[in-house]
Amino acid sequence: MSIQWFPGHMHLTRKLIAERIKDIDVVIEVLDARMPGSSANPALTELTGHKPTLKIINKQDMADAARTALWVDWYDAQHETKALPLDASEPAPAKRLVEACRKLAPGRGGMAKPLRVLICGVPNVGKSTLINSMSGKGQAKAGDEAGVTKDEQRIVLDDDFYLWDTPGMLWPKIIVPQTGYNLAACGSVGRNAYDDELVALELLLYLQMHYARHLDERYKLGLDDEEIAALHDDELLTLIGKKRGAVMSGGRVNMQKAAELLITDFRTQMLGRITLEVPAEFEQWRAAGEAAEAEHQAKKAEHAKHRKAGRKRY
Ligand SMILES: Nc1nc2c(ncn2[C@@H]2O[C@H](COP(=O)(O)OP(=O)(O)OP(=O)(O)O)[C@@H](O)[C@H]2O)c(=O)[nH]1
Ligand SMILES: [Mg+2]
Repeated sequence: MSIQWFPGHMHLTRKLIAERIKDIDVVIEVLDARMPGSSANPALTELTGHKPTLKIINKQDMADAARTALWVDWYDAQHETKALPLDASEPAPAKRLVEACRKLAPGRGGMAKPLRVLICGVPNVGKSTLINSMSGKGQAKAGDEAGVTKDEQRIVLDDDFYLWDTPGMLWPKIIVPQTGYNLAACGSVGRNAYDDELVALELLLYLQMHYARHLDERYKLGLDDEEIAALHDDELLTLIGKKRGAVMSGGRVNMQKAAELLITDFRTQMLGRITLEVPAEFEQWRAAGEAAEAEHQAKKAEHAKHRKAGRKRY
């Protein structure tokens, strides 16, 4: 079972966006460059897909640059999608988005027909930060946890340019387990919806294979890539716990503490620039997730048929 987080306020956000979208000219979907596939919300695509959309691959400063380039190509190759990498905390590139939005809706502009732009995305990807950089004002509340924005907010950027900030939204059922883990590792899932140790071990498994040097540098493991890859993830987390002083009386490693340390190191870039997925593997994960979900639904339908037939007999 993958990590799930779709609390009541996300139901409300979904309704709110479904209503608002009727009066929107351009959509900006903000993605996280550390997980540009997993942070793309299929429920948002369903709601907003019929409007001109810019995908912003945000937090590029935290991600692996070569991998960001792969994702930009991947999105650009898709029908009518344009993806732009960004660091939303920098005002100049964010301000250039204003022009990009105007180009996407050439029929809008002027006081009578202001351009109306909706910013959406999963929690904690930088939507409010982007709005503040685009507007040059700190009107939208931003912060480093999932769920900072609680309600829709309209920001007037210019007499003829309105921006709507929306609360972060996930989708009702995450069928790709890796997506759940990556969303949790990057801080897009509420603290109580996942187990730190499980998320840390999944993160470690990926880092062992793709970023062994980063682990060695941060934790001074003194091991080569093959040695790091060969360690059991549990063993490696124990080793990290020891190196970082997450030790209880009696010398045993506090695995919960070690897990928290690893996740914090990842989120605060102490491990360097990392991207947790590339397009080809993300497509594989998605195909496997869809196949497992189809099988699950078929079994459920079969079950229901038998139950119904059973009820008829008695
Ligand atoms: N390094 C880096 N940090 C960023 C970037 N954009 C946003 N952040 C940080 O990410 C955190 C979340 O930013 P917010 O703007 O609150 O994110 P949000 O998408 O509005 O979040 P919710 O309202 O909770 O859904 C904050 O600590 C920001 O400072 C970026 O491009 N690079
Ligand atoms: Mg916000």
